[in-house]
Amino acid sequence: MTKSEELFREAVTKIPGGVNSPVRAFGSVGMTPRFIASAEGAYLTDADGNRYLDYIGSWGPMILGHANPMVLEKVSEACQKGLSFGAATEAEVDMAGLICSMVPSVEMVRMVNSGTEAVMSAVRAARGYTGRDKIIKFEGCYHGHCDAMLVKAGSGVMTAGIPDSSGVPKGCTQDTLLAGYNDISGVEKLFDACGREIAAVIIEPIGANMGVVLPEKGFLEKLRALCTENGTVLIFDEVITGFRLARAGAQEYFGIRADLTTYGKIIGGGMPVGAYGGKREIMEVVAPVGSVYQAGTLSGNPVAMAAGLAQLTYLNEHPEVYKQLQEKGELLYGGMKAMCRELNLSCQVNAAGSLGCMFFTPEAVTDYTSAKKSDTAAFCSYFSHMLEHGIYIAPSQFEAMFLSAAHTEEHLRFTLDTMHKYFEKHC
Ligand code: HOZ
Repeated sequence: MTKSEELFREAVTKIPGGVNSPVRAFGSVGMTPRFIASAEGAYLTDADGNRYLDYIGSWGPMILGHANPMVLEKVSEACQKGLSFGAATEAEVDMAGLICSMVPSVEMVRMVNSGTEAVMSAVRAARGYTGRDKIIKFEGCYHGHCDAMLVKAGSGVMTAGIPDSSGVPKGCTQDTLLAGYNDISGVEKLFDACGREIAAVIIEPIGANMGVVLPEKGFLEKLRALCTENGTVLIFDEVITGFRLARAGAQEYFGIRADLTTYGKIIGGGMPVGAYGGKREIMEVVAPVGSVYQAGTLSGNPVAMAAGLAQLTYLNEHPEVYKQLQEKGELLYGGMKAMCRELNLSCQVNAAGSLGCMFFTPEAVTDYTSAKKSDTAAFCSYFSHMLEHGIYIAPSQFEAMFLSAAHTEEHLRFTLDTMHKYFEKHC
């Protein structure tokens, strides 16, 4: 028995499903999860000493690669000064200033501890600001595990086939209106029916929790226009795209400004951090300035701020990283697309910048319904081949691949070769 198997056997007796977040249980691929002992650069090492080329990057934040020495140094300096104060610090002011300077739509920002918390708080701020209750969310978008968002959600709930989680009282989701991703006429209908009651539209500007699904040309622009016409707050959930797709995230990539933006792990450089920010007049509804309450002892934690500031400062000062990530994405995902054509695979590759994924379906994947048509048994077989050959991709069809500055051309070519060998046998 491997050490990972031993640990998993023990874990399931003490932790639900043996894990602290469902997707990592490897349930949908029918394998034992690898217990990770350490990580460096583009590699993970498991408890048995196996090394994997990692395409998860802690689900996004490791833009500079794992255990980046510059980030580690800032973290250990901060640790020496104390782990948590529950009081204001200079690092929080620096972090707020940096985020506001990098993202033009963010005039004020509040730090929290996770993407879930950021979304929950941004929605509350939007409701407080507009005095309205309803929100629109899109099928297959995942905005964390807060009650109001667990309606046809992506990520783990899509993987587990429980898109509408139990334990959520009906009252918590009665004001959550659903629209199809890329279905602007569906959104128009909702606005026609109750536009003046809609506090916010929340969207992942690139769907990255139902696999990767791109917004069709004009879709985000039309959403922006509908929100402006109706006095509705447009919230971009940039937990995955923020500071990754471009310096100012998807907003820069697509040239659209959100009213509020939510961030997660990326701004903590891997530490548990989230934030929400946007227009000053909206953010000033938040206590202690306004009457929308939101708080947290660990919010703006000094060690987390040190890690986040180190990575974001580097990205801010080295815009070439974004160009390199784009080029690496073109090499890897472009290579995957070429392989699909060459081998005539019934597969789709969706990608933007450093994010991408492969779906096992002959039809274009543009929304939740088409993403669900992917043959998940075929995904499982592909996943296990990749893992056996030392390549660690997300253990679910409905997640993204993440590239980092630590991935080299050699890594990407090895990955393409490994995929090619698999598909030559299986197509
Ligand atoms: N829901 C996360 C991916 N979108 C997975 C979180 C985790 O297992 O760490």
